[in-house]
Amino acid sequence: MPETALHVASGKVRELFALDEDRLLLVASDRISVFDVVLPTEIPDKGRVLTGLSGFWFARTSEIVPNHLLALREDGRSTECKRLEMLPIECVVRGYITGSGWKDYKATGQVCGETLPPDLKESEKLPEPIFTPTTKAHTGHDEPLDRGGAVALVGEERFEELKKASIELYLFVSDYAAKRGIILADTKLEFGVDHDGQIVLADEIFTPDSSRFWPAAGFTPGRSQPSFDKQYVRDYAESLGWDKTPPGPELPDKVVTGSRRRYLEAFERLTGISFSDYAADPQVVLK
Ligand code: Q0N
Repeated sequence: MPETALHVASGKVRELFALDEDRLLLVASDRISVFDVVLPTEIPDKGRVLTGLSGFWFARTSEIVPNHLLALREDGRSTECKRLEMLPIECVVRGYITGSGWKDYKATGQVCGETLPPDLKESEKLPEPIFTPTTKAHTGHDEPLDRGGAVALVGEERFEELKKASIELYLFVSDYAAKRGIILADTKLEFGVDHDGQIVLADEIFTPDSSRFWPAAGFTPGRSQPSFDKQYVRDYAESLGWDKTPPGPELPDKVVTGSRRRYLEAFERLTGISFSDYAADPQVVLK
């Protein structure tokens, strides 16, 4: 895709190219993965929505922790970033008890070794956000780490630094989102280390692919909550009786349009910027 860049890595829906010794290009595609399977049908503009949202948050959180953003390219889906030495844990913060955290809590009363109050309901708000890091699986699923497991991977000092930064970032973005009628249930962050040994926030941040956003209207603890944007696609895939193994189903136009509309709505509600303004000039999210 970029003119003169070496491909360095591929994720399910994003790719990474080397620009030079110190810089990478992170390119977000319009592919969508559901239940960990990439579908054959794309969601137009999804890559631009996720890139724009990440850029928006990087610009607004750089005083909490430095980040890898150098520039957004004109195409709106490509981020030039600092090349880092990535740390080997995923930094998950949960403000609500849902997903795999809910499963583990129901089974053990704990999540990643953190003991939680008894009798929480599914999707309930936690008394305070918790840091629940996981491994970075190369194949298969990320596994929860307790404090000792995470410390073994990054060291004690680094662990405390990552935990503090992750929770501060979660609190900042969840307050911001709450003012716009959106609950940030949980999020996954990735950090690297720069030449000077400082932690730097990387990857994409606070997007629908890395976070659970719920509309605050209609929030009801005691059941799972509809996610902001992938829900049409998940519901459709399940309604087919698909067994969640590859290949995933093709999506009808109605489902593509519905999903796209929700991605754009998430972008516009969170940023207060119209998506067409972003498409015309991606720099608008950095102001
Ligand atoms: C890096 N990943 C994980 C894209 C996403 N700034 C950086 N410096 C060095 N390495 C990385 C970054 C970033 N961001 C992040 N892998 C390498 C996810 N990738 C997988 C491939 O597609």
